[in-house]
Amino acid sequence: MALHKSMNPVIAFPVKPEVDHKEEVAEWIEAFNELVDQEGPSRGTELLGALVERARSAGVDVPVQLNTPYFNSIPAAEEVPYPGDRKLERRIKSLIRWNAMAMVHRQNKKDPGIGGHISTYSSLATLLEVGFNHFFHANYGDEPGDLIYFQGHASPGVYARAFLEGRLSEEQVKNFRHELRDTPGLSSYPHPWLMSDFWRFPTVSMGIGPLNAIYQARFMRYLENRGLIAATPRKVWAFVGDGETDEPETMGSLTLGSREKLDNLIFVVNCNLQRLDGPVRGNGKIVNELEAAFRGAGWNVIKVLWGTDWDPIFAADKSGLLLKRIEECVDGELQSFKAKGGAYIRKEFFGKHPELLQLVEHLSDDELHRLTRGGHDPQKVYNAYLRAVEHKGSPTVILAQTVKGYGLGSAEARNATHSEKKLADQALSAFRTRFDIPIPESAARDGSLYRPADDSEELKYMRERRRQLGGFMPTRELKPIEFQGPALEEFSESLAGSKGRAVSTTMGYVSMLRQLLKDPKVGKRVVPIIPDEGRTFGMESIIRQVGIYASQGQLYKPHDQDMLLYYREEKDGQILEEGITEAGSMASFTAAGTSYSNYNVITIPFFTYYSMFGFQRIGDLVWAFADARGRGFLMGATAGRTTLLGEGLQHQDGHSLVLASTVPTCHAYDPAYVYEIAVIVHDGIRRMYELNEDRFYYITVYNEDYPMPEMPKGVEEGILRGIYKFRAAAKGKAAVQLFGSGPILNEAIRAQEILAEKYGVNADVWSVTSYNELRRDALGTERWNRLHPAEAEKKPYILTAIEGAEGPIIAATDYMKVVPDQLSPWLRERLVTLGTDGFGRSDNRQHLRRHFEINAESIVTAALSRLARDSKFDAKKAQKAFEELGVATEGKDPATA
Ligand SMILES: Cc1ncc(C[n+]2csc(CCOP(=O)(O)OP(=O)(O)O)c2C)c(N)n1
Ligand SMILES: [Mg+2]
Repeated sequence: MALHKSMNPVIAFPVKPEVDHKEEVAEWIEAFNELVDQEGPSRGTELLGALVERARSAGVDVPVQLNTPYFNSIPAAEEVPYPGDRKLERRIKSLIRWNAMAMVHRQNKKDPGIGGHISTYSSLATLLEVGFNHFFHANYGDEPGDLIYFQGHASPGVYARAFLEGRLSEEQVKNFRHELRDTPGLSSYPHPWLMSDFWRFPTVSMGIGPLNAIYQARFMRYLENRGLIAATPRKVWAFVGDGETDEPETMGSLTLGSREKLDNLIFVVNCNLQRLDGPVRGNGKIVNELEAAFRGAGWNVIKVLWGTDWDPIFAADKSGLLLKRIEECVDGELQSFKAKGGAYIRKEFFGKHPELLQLVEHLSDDELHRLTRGGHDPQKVYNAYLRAVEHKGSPTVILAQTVKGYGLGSAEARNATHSEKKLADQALSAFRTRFDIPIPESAARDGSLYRPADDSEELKYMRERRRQLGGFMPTRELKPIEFQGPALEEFSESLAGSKGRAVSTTMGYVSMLRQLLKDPKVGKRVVPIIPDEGRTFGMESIIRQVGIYASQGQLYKPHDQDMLLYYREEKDGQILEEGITEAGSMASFTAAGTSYSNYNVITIPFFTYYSMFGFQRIGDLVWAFADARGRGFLMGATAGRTTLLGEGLQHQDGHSLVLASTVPTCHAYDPAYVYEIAVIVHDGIRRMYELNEDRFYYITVYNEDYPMPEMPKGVEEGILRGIYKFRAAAKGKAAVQLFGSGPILNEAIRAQEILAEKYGVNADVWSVTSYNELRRDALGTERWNRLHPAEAEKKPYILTAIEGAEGPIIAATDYMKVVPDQLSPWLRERLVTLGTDGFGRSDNRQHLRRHFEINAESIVTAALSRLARDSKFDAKKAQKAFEELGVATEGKDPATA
């Protein structure tokens, strides 16, 4: 049938036929069948492609079809045979299942409420075991191997395998979730901070694993393209829960994977159709939803839905009725079938049509119930993995249908199964029988662990498989890396000041970064990361200098190519310009900040972003970065609630330093001058990469221009520890101490002048680079004092630093008052804090600082007010000063305005 010219160009599809076209359609299908039978499926694809193209050009609306039938993507006839010893692998898997379950069970019996999960691993076991036995490479020659993100709460299964392998002792396993006992225990979830030679990736906060995995795969390519590591067939595997795909982090960056052609990336979504409370999509089908989303995002999708025992049943169904019946079932029903058993399945599923009942009449109820879902069949899983690792040109997702609580008897596929921690005696016995665990009934009821003899067939097989694949996994081993950072002198330009020129700390930082990128030793290891704010921060020159990483190079001639600072993209470009995604940028920062452990290569990431869109937006990713022992520099630009002018409530950051203080390995600084940044960055590189300290930095940089002084002598220690005297009172001993940070230090200096000139009060000015560091030091010192009452008391650095300085301390900051207030326990009533509590406003700096009461005038009046209360200044004069300096006394508190 030729397409008719007169056909309406936008007819909807499918067209409701006015006349019966059945015969015509049958002819078409017959012709098509003939072609495929004689010339193979690829000819079929070709013909359909040509037809679709022709139809589109004729204006026929061809529906975009993102879903395929609810079958396995790999037809049974195309499968390759399983290469392993199925029987032995099943034995091993059963032992792992047992120990994983027993570990959680016995711990909860002993210590009620200690928690743990048994149903997730039970659904995941085959998916992991096929990987461990046949796919997960620990090394490729000298290069580290595959990187695996495990579903966090499936950790008991991973521990149970390591226990059988002999890597974890029985003592350790018995101390699952007992980390603070005499014998070492196992952490609840994957935490490199807690088990640094075992886990690599913190994944248990849902969504973080998949997001980080995507950027990890991209970073691997970045390192290869930049010649920092050799290219290998290494893969990034991410095991993801189907419920976890509700997290925007899981699905939000899928197109990066296809855009960058990341065929080194494999997602395995464990589609057990359940999350914590109940079904993931009770009224729909999560597999279809994910298939469409991943395919739409350009991924290679492989569905592993049905086990081998379904193959003959599907083959016997000539009418397509079985598929139709499956497709009309929503996930809530699929779950019920597993929960309610064989008789129910026969009646409610197959019983809908007599033809379907016939298909399974040879099976008992029990056999019906046991019909396997794809994710529990090693043959199907193996074939899917094989296709995934061989696939080229895009990432692969495997959608594996499984049963939550598989093998747990009455807990199987129940809504409450996620929270199951213990099994009843009878369920334990049933588990033991089903998986054939050779321990006495009584031991089973206690949930005893079981490990066969070292020379048993099972353990020998396991070890041999891992030996073939390069070693045990997961393992996080650190090889010593030779590294020499730059000397402080190499930062001389930044230390020298701006010679009177008004510049911002952001500009100063950017030129420092430019210098660092030129450094012969560390230059190529620096990884600048920006989420579409390069121009905001004046980083165009860096784009020109080292280029933006673009895996395909620059396929177009940029319109600004004739300009000095054109938009330069290169295959080996150095900058990761992530677009508008702080979460994605943080994931890149994480990949770069842990490259020393994942690739044996040091890279030094500088992630520069709008400080407001950092910790509060992606705080959980920062927490995971710290857990992963990440190292690098977070640069919070356009910092400060009053220094970022005009932008108002949503942009003006007055609290990132508070949030930074919550992360134990984060060292946060609020520098006023460029030389301070240079000292901090220099020392940071030394500590993180030469001394291998697991720490990272958060440094605020601002966009206010003012002259940068040259570094005074002997201030380095003070800068790093958090405080130094910047400018002493011009004449005589100071009666007041003024603390300032960031650009507000300039307000403190102006206040010093007003106090002296107008009110005859002498004040010292201090630059406080880090209240957070001062507090940590003081807390540490105080703890030591508390624990050693018989020894001489030690002094916190803050008290040593200001020794001899008298009078009240007025601390002014562009951040919340709670930042300086961190020192209240040591400065006590001397401390008066001025900060920016409350929502920001759009206005200029002068008005913003007046509104938040942190301008020089507010500092002066705060000092006088306090001196008056201490009877060191006339109270009436102090009151008058407010009026003289234009500081409102009756306005609304900005904290609540
Ligand atoms: C960000 C976050 N929110 C909530 C949780 C608590 N939580 C742990 S497991 C779980 C359900 C997971 O369901 P799914 O992803 O389907 O995994 P399954 O156990 O079914 O394999 C939830 C909500 C979490 N770990 N992280
Ligand atoms: Mg689930």
